[in-house]
Amino acid sequence: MTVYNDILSAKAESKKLLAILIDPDKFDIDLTSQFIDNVHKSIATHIFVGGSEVQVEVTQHLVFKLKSLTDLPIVLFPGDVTQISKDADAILFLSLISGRNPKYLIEKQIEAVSYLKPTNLEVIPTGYILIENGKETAVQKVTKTQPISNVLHQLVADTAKAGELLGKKLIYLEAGSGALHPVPLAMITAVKQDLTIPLIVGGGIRSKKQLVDAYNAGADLVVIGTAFEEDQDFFNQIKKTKIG
Ligand code: 1GP
Repeated sequence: MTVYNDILSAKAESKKLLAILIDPDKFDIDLTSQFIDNVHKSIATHIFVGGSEVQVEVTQHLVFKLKSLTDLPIVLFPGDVTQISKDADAILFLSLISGRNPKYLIEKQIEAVSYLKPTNLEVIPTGYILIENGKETAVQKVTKTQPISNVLHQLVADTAKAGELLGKKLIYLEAGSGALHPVPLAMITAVKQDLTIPLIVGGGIRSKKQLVDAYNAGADLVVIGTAFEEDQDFFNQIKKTKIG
């Protein structure tokens, strides 16, 4: 349980974590080495790999390449069972607890078991909560579930707590990739108040200020994907010397 224990230790020491999300479908694998050089110069602590509509075997190929280039933990954030790669370090074993679609609450997880058996992946049970962000996102389309309104802070806090009580080890508040509005800061704080497990926040975070605000509101780990896909210069904003 190395990846999870490291997240717990960071939380205990109030050390904030940053995951860079690579969506294999939108990523040019030929630029991996250059991308990883930038990652190493930044404050990123984790690499997440996953997407909503990734083709079979694309993830395997990418994870294998990443593994050869970095010692940062590579964590699968899968949109589907076909994105399970044995070469990663861990997998967020997601259950979409904001939705009411049995397929993403339990059926996909059952299907995943036979894919996980032959691997040594560290499996991290994660309660995944989709929050309304101003536009429809890929997760919403693929899972055919409604996000929770971004004004219903208590409902989201109770949903997160229910996840913890069910045994989830992480809660992930997701505004969705490319979200117009990130998860509201007051909502992050409301969720954090009752939660004892680490809190991940992602979706629509595109500036250093938004990153720092999410940390100050209570996020233990922030996930950023689109900002790097659209502008490699974003790495300059989060260079090691610039924060923390
Ligand atoms: C999406 O939370 C992640 O699942 C990251 O979102 O691509 O908007 O940074 P962005």
